[in-house]
Amino acid sequence: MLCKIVGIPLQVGASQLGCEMGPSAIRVAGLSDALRELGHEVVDLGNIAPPEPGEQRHPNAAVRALHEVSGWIRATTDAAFAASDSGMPIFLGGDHAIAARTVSGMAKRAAAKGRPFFVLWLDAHTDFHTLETTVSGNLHGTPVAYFTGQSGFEGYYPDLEVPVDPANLCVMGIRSVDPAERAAISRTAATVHDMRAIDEYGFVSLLRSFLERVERENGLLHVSFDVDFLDPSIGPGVGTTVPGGATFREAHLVMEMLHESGLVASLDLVELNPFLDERGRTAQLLVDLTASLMGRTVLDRPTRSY
Ligand code: DIR
Ligand code: MN
Ligand code: MN
Ligand code: MN
Repeated sequence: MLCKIVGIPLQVGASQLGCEMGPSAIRVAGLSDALRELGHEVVDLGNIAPPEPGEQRHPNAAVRALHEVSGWIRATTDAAFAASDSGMPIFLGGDHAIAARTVSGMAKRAAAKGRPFFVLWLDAHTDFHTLETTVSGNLHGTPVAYFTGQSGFEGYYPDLEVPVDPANLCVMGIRSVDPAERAAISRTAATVHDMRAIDEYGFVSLLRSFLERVERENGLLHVSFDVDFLDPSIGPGVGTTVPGGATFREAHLVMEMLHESGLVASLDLVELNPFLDERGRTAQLLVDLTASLMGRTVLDRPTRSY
């Protein structure tokens, strides 16, 4: 597989600065070598250039860094669409606002191929705020609402060419949802598995039914991995830790199942904040999890176990 690495060092969508160092830390932790060891070809396309400085206001006074975030989002779409012409793009965040456009760039790619498009969102949060509902004003809380075509982004974020059908969205790992997001996402057909559901049914059965559907419909799957999906004890390098996240073994299992499915077309690794990390251990874990997603196993296994 040809892996294309694209860095998107946006940080002002999060309240804690430092995600701009995320792409560097993941590179330093050895992402390219880990992929090459698995037999993949790797091209590092470098980082997307920052947008022009400027300012834009929103009636919701809480909204922060709107011009800068929307500038990065604009720059990202074309890069995501271009990188996905062949091989598998791996987008290194940057905070999760970048997924507004990695996802919509991939949605555009799926539409160009005439394939249905699916998103697996691995996160402690649903990121389903609009510019009107965000309370913190941190725009990394908005990408899912944007790319599923919720209203309230017009004139601020770029026009959405191909919205993602919320019915094709599966969100896992959830344990922190604001009231407005909860109300809005429950009005959609999105599948949302909070940690209670995962405790009760396990990642395997919940993920399996989603992957079976993607396969049945010959879909293209994008995986968006927020570091805070992980339990803080194994992934401290993120500004929005929430207790009760995926364990080391659960996270690897999810990635291994994704590999075995053969369905993953693109990946975001986002919200890594090296300034908050402990000697690079979260960056290293992201590399190891990506290796699991790309075929690393402890022992040989049959190609399909789900
Ligand atoms: C919270 C936290 N819902 C907010 N969101 C995110 O600030 O809107 N944290 N994405 O990582
Ligand atoms: Mn997120
Ligand atoms: Mn999160
Ligand atoms: Mn976040």
